Amino acid sequence: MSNNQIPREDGIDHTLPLLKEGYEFILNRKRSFNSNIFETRIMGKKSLCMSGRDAAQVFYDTHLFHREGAAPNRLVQTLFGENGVQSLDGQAHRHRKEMHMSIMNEKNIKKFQELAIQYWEKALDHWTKKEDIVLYDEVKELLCKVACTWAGVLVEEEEIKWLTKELSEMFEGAGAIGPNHWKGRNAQNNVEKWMGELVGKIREGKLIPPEDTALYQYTWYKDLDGNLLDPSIVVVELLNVYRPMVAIAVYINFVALALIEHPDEIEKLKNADEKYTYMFIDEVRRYYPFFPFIAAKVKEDFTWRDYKIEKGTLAYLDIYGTNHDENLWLYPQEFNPNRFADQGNDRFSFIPQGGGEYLTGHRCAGEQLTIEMMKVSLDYLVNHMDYEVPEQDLTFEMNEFPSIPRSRVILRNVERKL
Ligand code: HEM
Ligand code: MYR
Repeated sequence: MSNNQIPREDGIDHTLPLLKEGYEFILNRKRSFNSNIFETRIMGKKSLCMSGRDAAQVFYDTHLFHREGAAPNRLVQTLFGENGVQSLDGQAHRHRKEMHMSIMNEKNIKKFQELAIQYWEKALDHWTKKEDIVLYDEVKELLCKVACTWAGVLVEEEEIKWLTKELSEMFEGAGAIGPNHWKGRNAQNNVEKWMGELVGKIREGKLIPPEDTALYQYTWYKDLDGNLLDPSIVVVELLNVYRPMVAIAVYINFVALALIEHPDEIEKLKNADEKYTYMFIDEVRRYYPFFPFIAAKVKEDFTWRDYKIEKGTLAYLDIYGTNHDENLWLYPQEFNPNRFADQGNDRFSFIPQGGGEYLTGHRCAGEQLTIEMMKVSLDYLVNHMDYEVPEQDLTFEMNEFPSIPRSRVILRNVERKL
């Protein structure tokens, strides 16, 4: 029998402090309670907040936690969509995740890298003709083009601008309050309709995308009973590929910011081997805030560290705080790629895109693509272009989900390096 009381924050609701403290909400309480687990109330619900390596390991134990009904509705309505892979458990999850992972093979990742290079080249030609560029906006459009070509859809130039805007509003609105949040919900409806028409045309045989694309594979994927997926599910899962691809722009903005904040890194990267390049990218993913926390529900009563954890409790795993945990990282608030030289990236302590396993767990299906896109972008920023960084507001807020540098990183007089 265990009778330890989980540290509990007094008060009716702590959503306001969450909105104020943002990414540091769980971290701050973890410090004051001196505990990797505590209870609070968020959005009117009793919420268990968990942080750190061991907590992440438990959180990803599928016997103890499940995802059904866990995600806040605001995320379902903007980011995830209804009945997507994020909300599935057990066999159903495994089967759907296999669909996502099946397109993340070596050949497709190589094709993705080649497309990334091709579109960076085109963009660079365009940027050299302009005085200033807003990197975030430019890169979102570049990524949308990569996503469309990679996924097998031919989209007109004008449509790309529309699609970039809609997909961006989805992830930019997920954690926003007020009008930006509603833009996100609206965008989800618009893009689902657009994608639905595309899937319809494929099913009717009016459009035949190449076989190794997400568009082809997902449209013709069969569920565990051998039936084609409902078109609404195909749409949700295709958007789970298109939308986050555009969201990689947030990380690329942070890559650029890291180079601006740490100019000595530029020289190191110019002469670096591949290992250091990946260390730098991992440090960007660890250091800067992006996905704040993930939700799950307790599947059955269990005891952890002498605490009784009750079935049905809503739990949040702290992504930002685990990546900044003093027990796991030396001087976590310092940007230092070298920390990855001797620290392997353990699958539960380094969790910018979730932890655990890809197939049996919910770890991000696009992690490798994200890293490869960041690598191509870093190579361009360091080795293929010269630019000035005019006076601008590069600060980013710890209470905006996702957080993006205020100026979106303006570059001036971009030129090709000779
Ligand atoms: C899941 C972050 C890019 C596809 C996740 C999760 C996080 C995450 C935190 C949840 C992990 C969990 O629930 O345990 C990110 C970040 C990205 C990114 C920060 C940077 C832009 C991508 C890309 C793709 C992608 C490029 C696809 C091409 C997915 C899918 C899932 C997922 C399908 C659901 C996995 C599941 O529930 O089993 N991502 N992701 N993500 N991500 Fe990403
Ligand atoms: C994706 O599009 O799936 C990948 C990146 C999206 C990041 C969006 C982060 C916002 C999360 C907001 C959580 C707010 C909870 C109240």
